[in-house]
Amino acid sequence: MTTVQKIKEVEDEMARTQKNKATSYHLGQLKAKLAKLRRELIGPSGSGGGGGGGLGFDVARTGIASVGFVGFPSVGKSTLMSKLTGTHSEASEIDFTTLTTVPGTLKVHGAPIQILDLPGIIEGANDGRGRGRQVIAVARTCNLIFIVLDVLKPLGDKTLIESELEGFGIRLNKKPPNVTVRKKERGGVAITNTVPLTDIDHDEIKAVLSEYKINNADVAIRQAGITADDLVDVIEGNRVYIPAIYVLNKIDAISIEELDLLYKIPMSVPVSSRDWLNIDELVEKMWDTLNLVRVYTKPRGLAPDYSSPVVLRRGKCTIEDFCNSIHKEIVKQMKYAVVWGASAKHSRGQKVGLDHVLEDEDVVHISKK
Ligand SMILES: Nc1nc2c(ncn2[C@@H]2O[C@H](COP(=O)(O)OP(=O)(O)OP(=O)(O)O)[C@@H](O)[C@H]2O)c(=O)[nH]1
Ligand SMILES: [Mg+2]
Repeated sequence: MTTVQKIKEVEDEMARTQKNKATSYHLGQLKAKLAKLRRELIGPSGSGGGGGGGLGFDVARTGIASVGFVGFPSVGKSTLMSKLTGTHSEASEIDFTTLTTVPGTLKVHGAPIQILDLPGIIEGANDGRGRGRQVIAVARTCNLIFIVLDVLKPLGDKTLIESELEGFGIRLNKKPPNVTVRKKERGGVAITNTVPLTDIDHDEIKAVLSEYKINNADVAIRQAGITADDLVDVIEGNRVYIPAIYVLNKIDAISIEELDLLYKIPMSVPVSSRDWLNIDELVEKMWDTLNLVRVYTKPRGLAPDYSSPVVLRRGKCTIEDFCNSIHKEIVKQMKYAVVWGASAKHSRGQKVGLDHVLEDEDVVHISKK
């Protein structure tokens, strides 16, 4: 039996098994089994020849963040990318027009954002069908994914794309589960939870652990609504958590009433790439979701330079990160920094050191020794 067949078999059994107290152990086992089979499929020894599928397919990363376009063929990815960036990427009514990654750059609020147009994927892409695996491998390394959908096609396509990405270890619009599993030498499995367990019970936790041959461990659950799938994600460990925006394209072809319904989909922006409708909202949503930090430099005695911000990623935006992104030597030469803006304690300008964390639109002066 191939891995794909084995996966199908486990999925069928899960579908047949009703969730209740008596079956929770069995279901936990099945979920862990499924995760291990999926790993086999995308791992280096997988039947499709390796999960490092981005090789020869990926492109050099430029700019402060990369946004990858994922969707079925002919939904309008290339049309959108070409117009956004001014880089030509062939578009046509024929499916699979785009055959490799096509990069372009879009400047948003002074920050260069890399846009990656990708080939269309098909259902079963993460099982190694078509070039889907390589496409998803590139998407895995992006800072934001645009899931592009054609509003003229059934919205079930949304679920299909999501499960393709999830099957490859990508978690969309989700934070890593606040769960730790600490293996130990002896003592069995000890479970502590700071919140009530609603979607998983002790039997299920033990079943998942035993499937991974973990017989001694401290499990700490600090978040409500944790499921067996979350626990599997924590144990597998190689999941990536990426924000996604659903781009609902081709709204030029539908009625206002139909458009109203689309607005109910979370994290979505209806647009028309062809007629350039609502693209401003899409770019703003992209900017907000990327959550970048712009910092303006202020030379001594001069006004801040608002024309070209230094753009940093949140979580990596200390004074030290700021200095390093200008020039490696600056940190050594700096005596102190002065900050104005949201991260400063007062409006006169606060004297700070290298570990000070900056906020969007702060102004910084570096004083040298
Ligand atoms: N009506 C309408 N048609 C569009 C829109 N955007 C793109 N199209 C058309 O849809 C077809 C497919 O567009 P592409 O941009 O090539 O689609 P793609 O997603 O890049 O397709 P692949 O590269 O094959 O995956 C073309 O005929 C476009 O002219 C839109 O907003 N409205
Ligand atoms: Mg294309």
